[in-house]
Amino acid sequence: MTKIKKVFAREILNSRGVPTIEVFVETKDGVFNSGVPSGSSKGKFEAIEIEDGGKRYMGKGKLKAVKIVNETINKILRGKSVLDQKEIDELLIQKDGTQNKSRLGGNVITGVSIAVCKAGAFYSKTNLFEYIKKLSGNKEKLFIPRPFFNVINGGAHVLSGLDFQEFIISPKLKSFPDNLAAGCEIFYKLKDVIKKNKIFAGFGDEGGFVPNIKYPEQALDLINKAIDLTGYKGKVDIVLDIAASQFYSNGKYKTSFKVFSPLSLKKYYLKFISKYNIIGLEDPFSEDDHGSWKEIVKNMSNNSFMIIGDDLLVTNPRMIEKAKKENLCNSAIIKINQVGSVSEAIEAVNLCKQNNWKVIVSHRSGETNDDFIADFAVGVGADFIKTGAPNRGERVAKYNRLLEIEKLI
Ligand code: 2PG
Ligand code: MG
Repeated sequence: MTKIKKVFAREILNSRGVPTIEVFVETKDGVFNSGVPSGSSKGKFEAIEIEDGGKRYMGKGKLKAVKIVNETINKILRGKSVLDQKEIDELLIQKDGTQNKSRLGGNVITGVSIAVCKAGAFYSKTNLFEYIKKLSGNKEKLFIPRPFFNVINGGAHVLSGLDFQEFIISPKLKSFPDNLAAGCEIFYKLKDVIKKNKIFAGFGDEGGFVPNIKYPEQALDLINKAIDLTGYKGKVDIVLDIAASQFYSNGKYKTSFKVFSPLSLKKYYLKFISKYNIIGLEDPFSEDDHGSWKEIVKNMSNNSFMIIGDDLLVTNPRMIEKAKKENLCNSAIIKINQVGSVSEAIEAVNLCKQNNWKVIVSHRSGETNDDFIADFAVGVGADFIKTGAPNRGERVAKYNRLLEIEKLI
């Protein structure tokens, strides 16, 4: 029987020690769960996370969200078939009735939608990634997306240091196991390089090193040194997530080393893109500074360079359509909890593909051990998956699931 008997939730901690929810969907044959992630450098138009407010956990408790699942969602979904993913997601969207999911909560909808999807895969007697492939209408042969390892952390994910948020390496060897090994070897070597330079400050939220440095070029030099020493020169690309909305105010980009006008920031990027082996910039400008996005896309008219929208698009199909029309970017980050449901995230991916954009399925900086995004990335046919450094259990869980999937496809 594929019918939902009960939906319930509990409060758990995410990788930052902040409460989130774990949602359970119960049928006659079992219980299917989902741990909900949470961002810290969020886009303005992301689905809202329902939080308790007040003193407990400094306002970040999730007991209200648990109550919404246990009472409202349980009532809405009891008796529905877990195989009706689209209908269930549409029902949740309709019952929420807001633009930003603020009534039922983006965190509630994400948890429920993913748990339903896992249950649907169980009853379809297929692997989760195959079930998602079917849901998304993906007709291509399955493959493991290339990993994005965020090996040096900055911005909102650290206490001090760099303004740019993520310094990412992406090996381009023949197979996923080879790429994983290369990413790990470079990561170990980076530790030696940082140690030798006596600049270690700690780890960031996504498991990358936080060296005590100020300039992005210093981070890129450290990474290139580690790549050289491990013998992977020419076999690894670099991508940066600038997360520029975080240091944008009054028309200026204020970093700890310089105040940039939009034009001077663009010039700065263009210089180091050619110096280092950079193949993409994520959120190079603020989500409000559309003019600068347009300009940089024009400059990088060689279409293989990725100008990646994250805060700019928030996985929202309407915003992806708008960005395409205005030519603001040519690649997209996909995070299910930015928009809410699995079905909306699938719609977003399919729109990106129609646009001929590159698709990068991504974790959040606050994660749980749930590895759903590994199956999601494979099933929808994403080009890349970004899920942190090969360090910290909640990041490694996704890479380990990809190793498992690699044996099954
Ligand atoms: C990002 C993400 C994930 P957060 O900006 O791409 O790396 O960070 O989850 O804090 O929004
Ligand atoms: Mg980002």
